[in-house]
Amino acid sequence: MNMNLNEILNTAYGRSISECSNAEIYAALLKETDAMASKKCHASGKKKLYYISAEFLIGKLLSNNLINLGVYEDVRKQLAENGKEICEIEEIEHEPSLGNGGLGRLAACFLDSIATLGLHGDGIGLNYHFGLFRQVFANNAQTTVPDPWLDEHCWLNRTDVTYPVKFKDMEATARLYEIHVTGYDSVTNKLRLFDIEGVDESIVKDGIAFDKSEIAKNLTLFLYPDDSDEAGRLLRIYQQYFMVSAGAQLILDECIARGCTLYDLPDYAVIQINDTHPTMVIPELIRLLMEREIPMDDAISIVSRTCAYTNHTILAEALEKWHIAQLNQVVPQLLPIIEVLDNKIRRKFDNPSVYIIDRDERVHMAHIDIHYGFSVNGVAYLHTDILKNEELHHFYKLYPEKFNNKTNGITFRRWLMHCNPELSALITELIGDGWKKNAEELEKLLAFRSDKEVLQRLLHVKEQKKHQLAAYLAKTQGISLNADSIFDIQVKRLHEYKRQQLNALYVIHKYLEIKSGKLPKTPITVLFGAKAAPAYTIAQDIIHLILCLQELIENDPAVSSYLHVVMVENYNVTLAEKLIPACDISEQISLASKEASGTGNMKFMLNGAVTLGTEDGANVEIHQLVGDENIYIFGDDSSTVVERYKNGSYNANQYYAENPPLKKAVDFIMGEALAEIGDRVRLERLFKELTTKDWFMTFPDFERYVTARESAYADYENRMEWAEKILTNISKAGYFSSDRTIAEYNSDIWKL
Ligand code: 26V
Repeated sequence: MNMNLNEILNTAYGRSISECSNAEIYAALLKETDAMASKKCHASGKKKLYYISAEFLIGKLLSNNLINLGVYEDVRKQLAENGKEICEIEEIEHEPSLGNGGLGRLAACFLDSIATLGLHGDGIGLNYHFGLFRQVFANNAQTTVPDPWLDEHCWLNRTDVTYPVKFKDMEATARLYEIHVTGYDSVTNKLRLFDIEGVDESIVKDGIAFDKSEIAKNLTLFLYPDDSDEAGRLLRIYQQYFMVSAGAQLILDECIARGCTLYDLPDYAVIQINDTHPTMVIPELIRLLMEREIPMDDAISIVSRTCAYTNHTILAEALEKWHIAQLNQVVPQLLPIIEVLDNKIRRKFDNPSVYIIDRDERVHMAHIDIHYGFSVNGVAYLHTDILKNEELHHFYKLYPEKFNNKTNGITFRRWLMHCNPELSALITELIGDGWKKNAEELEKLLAFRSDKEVLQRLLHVKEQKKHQLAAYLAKTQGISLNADSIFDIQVKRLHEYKRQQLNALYVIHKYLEIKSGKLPKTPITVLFGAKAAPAYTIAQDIIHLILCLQELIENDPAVSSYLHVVMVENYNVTLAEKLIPACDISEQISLASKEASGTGNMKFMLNGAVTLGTEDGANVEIHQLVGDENIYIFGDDSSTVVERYKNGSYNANQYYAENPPLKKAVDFIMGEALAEIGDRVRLERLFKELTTKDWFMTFPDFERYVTARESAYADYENRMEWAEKILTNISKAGYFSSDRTIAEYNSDIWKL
């Protein structure tokens, strides 16, 4: 297919490429690309997958769609010939922040792979007007403002389809909006997002605050509205039910249109429930089937054979439980159904830990999924293992056949072809372009392991990407980076279990070493990017610590030319696309057993960064693939950690007292240097948290972390050996293509 840009712009504006503004070009390109996507063949077939998720972190779509439709190079050239840069056109697009982190980005990668494999499947979610939030730093702290993305020119198409959704005290109309999902050289599917008609953006005041009780005006304003008060928690139930009720009605309508009699629903639909946010789809579908005269037991059986559940975390506090009283206030129609579902379990099994409703009258959403879905999967080998043998062991004993692993993956279209065209071109020159459709072909690169010229060129690409990142951050955030330094990067949601605080302790340790005259051979740039939930105090304190360290070090001439700490503002998909290709060392340092998988780890590896990490999540699989020589693994393993939690033997203070370098770094948080810059209350709270609790066990791993990090920095000095590590990491990344993950979902669960 071809696109004649001059002709398109002439028709739209009566002007040529060089005479149009970037915004005009963007608007015309969007329209043309979207039309092209909609004209592509749509996947079809009797059975259809519905991937239902509260989050879809899709990122900007222009380049992605141009690549998948096969016209990117052509468009880029036409623009360049007329003095325009495609990356500047991309800047016009607003990134929708319809997700929080890995779970939402995974859903987006999956949609790309589902379409690429030509599978019949759509996403179902909500159209949040302001997304999660936009992060702005002020006084070395995170503040939050709305992140609007819907404007005149966007990828969202309004449809005429609406469904009524009834709550206890009101009825809402759900309108369906759609975004085309282009597969790479393949079919087009859809992301279907529901919204209410009456959203009132003007009720948001003071950052992201708004009246949480005005459901008819606020329902789809934000993803994960603050739930630190009861109104916020009820609002989340409103959102979840709105999504699943509209989604369930859509699914039934479509299946009936394809010839389904409802009794044969499992032959027409499979619903993949992404974590527990969409769990109410199970009782809601049962309710809708009963409304259509299907007896309850039949309805339960039909739905149980249609729904499958993915678990994305073992953190107890992240496993959703709604109180019966809360559900009764919002969706009383579901309660009788949930009670029947619970009663059936109580009659069958004599074990309260598998009941749906606990003795405090809380409904365990994951338990509904496990009992009344036909598949339960974890997202990395270790994670699934822990689900089976620890967290969900009682359920595993009841239904061993339901449990399965689907190690996560990422789409190489966005995370290599789009974000790193230089590396893509080099790979293609070396091994041809079969890897774009068959990622395992990247292994062919191993043949060049001792080819000095190839290794040199790999280093050159990395250097280019570091310079590009430096230029981008200078332009957009006023940050200046030394592109000749080591780029050591940790970007992900801020959470204690991910242990950005451990990284910060290393930074302090390094700072003190440099102060005492022990200088690094190559300067080091430590980059952080992370949003923290507004109500998560300790996470805010950690951001504060990092920003204070950034200021302190920047203003210390004895240190600043050796060590630079940078926390980028408003980390999102767009920034990830710039940061990841520029990375030398990928920080994946969660407490072993806590990170279900991680997907950033895969993106870094694919772009030739070397992992510094714990044996956690998919790091375990990365380690197995690349071998000891090409990764830096440190710290306690998951069984040690699980054991330590079980016997309650961990005493942070003891480690602190007995490990002088650690004590020095931790004490620095309370010292004069930071007190002059920072907020004493925040710093003291963080100090206390660490020295008295350290719930995510940073102290036991500290010394081994320092050693591993130092050995990575030392190895970096031997450029040829380092380039070999880069090459091996890229070669072995094929396993982490989401095409592989989706093919497994399809053959084991969906059977489309
Ligand atoms: C949610 C919450 C909410 C309450 C406060 C604490 C907390 C902590 C974690 C979460 C995460 C919910 C699920 C999630 O996003 N999991 C991520 O899913 C990714 C895709 O499977 C996976 O790569 C990440 O390891 C996992 O954390």
